[in-house]
Amino acid sequence: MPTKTTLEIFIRHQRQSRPGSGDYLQLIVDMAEAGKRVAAQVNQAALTGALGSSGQINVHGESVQKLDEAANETFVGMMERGGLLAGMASEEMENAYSVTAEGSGPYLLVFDPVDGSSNIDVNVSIGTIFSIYRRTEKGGRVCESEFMQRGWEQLCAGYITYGSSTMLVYTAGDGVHGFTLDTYSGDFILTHENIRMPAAGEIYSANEANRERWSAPVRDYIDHLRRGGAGRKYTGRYIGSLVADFHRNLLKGGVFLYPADSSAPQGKLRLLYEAGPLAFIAEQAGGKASTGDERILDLKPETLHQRVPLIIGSAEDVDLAERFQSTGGRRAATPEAAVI
Ligand code: FBP
Repeated sequence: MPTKTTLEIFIRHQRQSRPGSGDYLQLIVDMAEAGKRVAAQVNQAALTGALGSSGQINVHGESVQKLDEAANETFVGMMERGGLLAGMASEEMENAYSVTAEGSGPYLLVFDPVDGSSNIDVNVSIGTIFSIYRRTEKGGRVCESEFMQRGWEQLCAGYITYGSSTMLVYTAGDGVHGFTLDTYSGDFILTHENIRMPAAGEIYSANEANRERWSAPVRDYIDHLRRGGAGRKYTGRYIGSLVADFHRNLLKGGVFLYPADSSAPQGKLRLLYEAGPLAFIAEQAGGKASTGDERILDLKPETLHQRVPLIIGSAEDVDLAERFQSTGGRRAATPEAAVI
């Protein structure tokens, strides 16, 4: 491989090493191109008047930020050109979007155009999360049921972070690789090949303002980590952008939780285009992703915008969280409880 490996070269090698792996890998390159455009929209937002609310309310009852809308339009506009997609589903679109009447390509894209919307106006890292599935129908307009596929049926998944640098991280089922946007050449350059998530971390990420509404097992788990009960002293880090909190824990180890609580019994985050793609990446990097009871990748969505409790990160940290959940709290901390 040349010293500076661009995403295009890396993908070409990946396709050559996996004959017949299908052309869906080209969709990673297409997402990167659209991501470069969105990175510029993010960088320029304060200058172009693209900060703040658009005045619209989305299907989740949330105020749509101007950048949510602009990024959604950019991805839809650029991704439908490649001829590989039959349809798309996005956090910012109530229904599934059919690329053309006859349904051109064999693949489906699901994405969250701007994750971490509450951080857009305050110059804190935000991102885009996406994943690719194969169509389940032979042709014609896509229907919502084609998107109701389990996470382990994803062909590839990735995210783009718009932070101190712009990075693209993806998996196509053989490892997790990270690329940094070289703002001089305009290329995504391989900077993090075969990322492995540390088996256990020293960081937990959760919005502790929700603590009173959490279940006892979740509260006990966080207290256990804080008390050093897991044999390591944990510290809290919470950016409020899932993609940025996940990226830090992917590189440094740790666990992110957005559990169910008394006001959000299904949690806050969306299964199809937030939890699912990151769960595929986490597992490919040696980590885990759970609802607390179930493996995220085994869940079959029932609706496009279904929410799910999420515990994701280093394998040992997620295992421990599941033990607290399955034993109803405190008892999980004791070794004998561990064997349950
Ligand atoms: P969107 O910004 O895409 O709506 O995503 C949800 C999100 O912002 C996550 O990125 C983040 O982890 C979480 O919600 C923050 O929620 P809260 O403000 O309740 O802690």
